[in-house]
Amino acid sequence: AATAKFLAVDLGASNGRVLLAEWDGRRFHLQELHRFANGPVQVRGRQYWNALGLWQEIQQGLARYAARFHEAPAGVGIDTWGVDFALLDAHGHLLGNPVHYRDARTNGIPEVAFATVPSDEIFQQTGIQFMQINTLFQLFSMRHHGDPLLDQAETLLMMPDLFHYWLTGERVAEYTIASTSQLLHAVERRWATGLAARLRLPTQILPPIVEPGTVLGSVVPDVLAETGLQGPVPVIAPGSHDTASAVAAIPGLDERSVYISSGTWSLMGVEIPEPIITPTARALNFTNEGGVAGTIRLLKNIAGLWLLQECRRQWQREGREYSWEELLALAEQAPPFRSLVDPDAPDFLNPDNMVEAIRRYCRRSGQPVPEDVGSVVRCCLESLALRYRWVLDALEQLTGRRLEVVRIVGGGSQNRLLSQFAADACQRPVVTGPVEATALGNVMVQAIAAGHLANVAEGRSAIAASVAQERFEPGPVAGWEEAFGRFLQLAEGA
Ligand code: LFR
Repeated sequence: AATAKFLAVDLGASNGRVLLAEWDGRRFHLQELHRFANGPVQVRGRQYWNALGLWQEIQQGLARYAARFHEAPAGVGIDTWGVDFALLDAHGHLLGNPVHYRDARTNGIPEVAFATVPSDEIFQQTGIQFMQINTLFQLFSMRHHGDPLLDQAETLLMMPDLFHYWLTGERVAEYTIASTSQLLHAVERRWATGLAARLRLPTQILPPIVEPGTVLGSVVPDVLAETGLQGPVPVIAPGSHDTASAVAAIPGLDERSVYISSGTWSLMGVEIPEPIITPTARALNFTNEGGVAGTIRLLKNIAGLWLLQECRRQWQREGREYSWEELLALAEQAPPFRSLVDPDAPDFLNPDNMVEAIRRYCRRSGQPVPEDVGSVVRCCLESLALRYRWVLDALEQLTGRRLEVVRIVGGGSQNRLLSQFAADACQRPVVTGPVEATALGNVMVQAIAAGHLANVAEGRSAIAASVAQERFEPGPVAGWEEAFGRFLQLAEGA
């Protein structure tokens, strides 16, 4: 069988990587070529992404490939987190710096937007859950605050589209990432221009939509020269929303499975053929994001390991460094089910001090206040597992399916304590892995486009053959049931 080398650029909210996947005709062999930190940069009260820094790191990763292999890769594809975007002028130059979705500019904005277009109508068209971070609300906040860039912009590019543009010179919107904007018509799969116009958002800035697996072009000469890559290098759009790539890569994902793509966020849901846009889906605030190969990702955003990442950062600031292993060991020693939080409460979207935000929440809801590190970590993990249980119940209600197994992928699937908690809280077996689901899904779609694999089903089997997975059986439910009762009351009272 033919062999091929694909490059995946995977940018997450807390780090980015350039990975090489070697396809040997049966399996993918993945190796990390370059890893770098990502995160917000705060300037005068606004939080941005360091777009140019990320671009440098992407080129650095490509240069590492070029230094080791003297042949052109069969494809390069980029995936990133959702909802964020860049605006370009008529010459294709960057207008301003992309703003981070956790920036406060969208505080209170959804309510203002709903006064113009009722939320039910927005959901009816887009099928997307309401989160203030969505592109729709970011753009509306620019309108609301009179940001001049909005009317100067010629083109809007979502983050992966921006980097694909810098690689190729082509300005398009890949379908899966476009769906995260809440400006895409879920059923017709085109921009919801009528909706945008009613919100006084420019519609001519929305570029043509392309499917995952589209060959966008090839790496431009400047970038070949800068990185030392031998051309021609095809740039192939993967499912360029990281979660779309992650879901594409889950072995054994069937009608009985629920997935959790676990990273900064936990994206928990099922794969379905058509969007579910019903009053119940609206009431439970579920989203219908675009997946690869015409699928829909019915899921919910859960504020996943973000809470712990931020606690860890807070302790670091206070001069206390903990590895993840240390944090989990401390949590294991802490007493169970003392204090619980709703991880999705607005308190935790972007507090200055996450540890204090958690304590404040516990105090306010009349629970013991977690003081030591282990108690705080245990509170986060148990609460997350209980939130998983809540979302599982809701998914069964929405789909009318019995969901028998929870499949956890992504960096967070290495958190064995959380995987066991998830099995216990959900009373379902949990299967973890691949850790690198996003990168594998990215290269798998490229490999399909390049003719090495027939379809996603074949790709998932190849991925199953390429990685190790682990299984966690549910333990005794007793303490979890009682805790779930308390969790439900909290989430309601929030
Ligand atoms: C995960 C993710 C989620 C999206 C969130 C914010 O990395 O892409 O799917 O809702 O980041 O963009």
